[in-house]
Amino acid sequence: MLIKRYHGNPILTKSDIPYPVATVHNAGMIKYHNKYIMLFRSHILNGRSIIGKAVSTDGFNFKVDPEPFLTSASEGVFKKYEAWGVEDPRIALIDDEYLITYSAYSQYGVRIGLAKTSDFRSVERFSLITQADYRNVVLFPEKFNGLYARLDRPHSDISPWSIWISYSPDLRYWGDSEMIIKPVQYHWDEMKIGPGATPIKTSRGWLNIYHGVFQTMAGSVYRLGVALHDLENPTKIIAVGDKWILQPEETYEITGYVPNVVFSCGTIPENDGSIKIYWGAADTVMCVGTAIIDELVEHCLKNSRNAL
Ligand code: BMA
Repeated sequence: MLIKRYHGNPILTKSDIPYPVATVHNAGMIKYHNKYIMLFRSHILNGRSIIGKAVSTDGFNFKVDPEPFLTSASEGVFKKYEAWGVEDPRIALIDDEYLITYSAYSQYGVRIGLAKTSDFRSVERFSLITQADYRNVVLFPEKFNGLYARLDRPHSDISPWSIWISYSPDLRYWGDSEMIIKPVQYHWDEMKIGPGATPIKTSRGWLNIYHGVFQTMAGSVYRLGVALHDLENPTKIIAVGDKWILQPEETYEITGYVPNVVFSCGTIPENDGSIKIYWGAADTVMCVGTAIIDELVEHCLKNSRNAL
């Protein structure tokens, strides 16, 4: 088994949250001053989402801040486009800045907001970096030829929803977009795919942990897969693992607010070559598992399917 589930899963549930919420899921992760920072999504009791923060010294036991970290903006252009909530944060550290991308929901559709923090206490919104309808924006933690790079997933009526890449000189204006990984018909990711966790640098390429969805008679099943991008040119895909690396199996993954979902927005690579992978289970609770980075890379390379 590639991912070993932590015996204490789920690691965070609504009863750990000091304010009223219905769910705890889809958390972005980063290490900050040797602590594990988790920015997690919660549905509040009107059905819309906010983002909370939890901190841990070991990556398994988290303590939640008394107040939410990011809620819908109360002014400016963000107020208009976040009125229905903020969801699914991802965190990247680039040039000493912690950058948070999140889904901003409103009557105008779903866009991606970019916010910055230097201390995980205060947070400043920077820009809405997509039009409607985009979700799942992850930033590469390094620049390429002076440009920021991101993976994202636009919605389309023509093509199955796929993973795209774009570049920017300043995080505000994005271009050079290309579709780079597409779902495969009658395959576990047939319905749609989307970037998941912030890409992880390995000696053989950038490891991209993404989600893939298959539609069944009983609803959609969300699983996780892996792809490998070229180190210098992440538009170039080296391999896409044909098989998933994680699927809903435990009770907390197959039952809940949305059954049969494992959905990752963040990982923590460790110095010993292992990685902690975090996922929201059934859109209800947060879980963690451990894997060996080299084994995930091998999984991509040994049995790769076409990217497009
Ligand atoms: C996706 C997003 C995720 C969610 C998943 C399963 O479309 O809304 O936030 O985890 O569906 O419900």
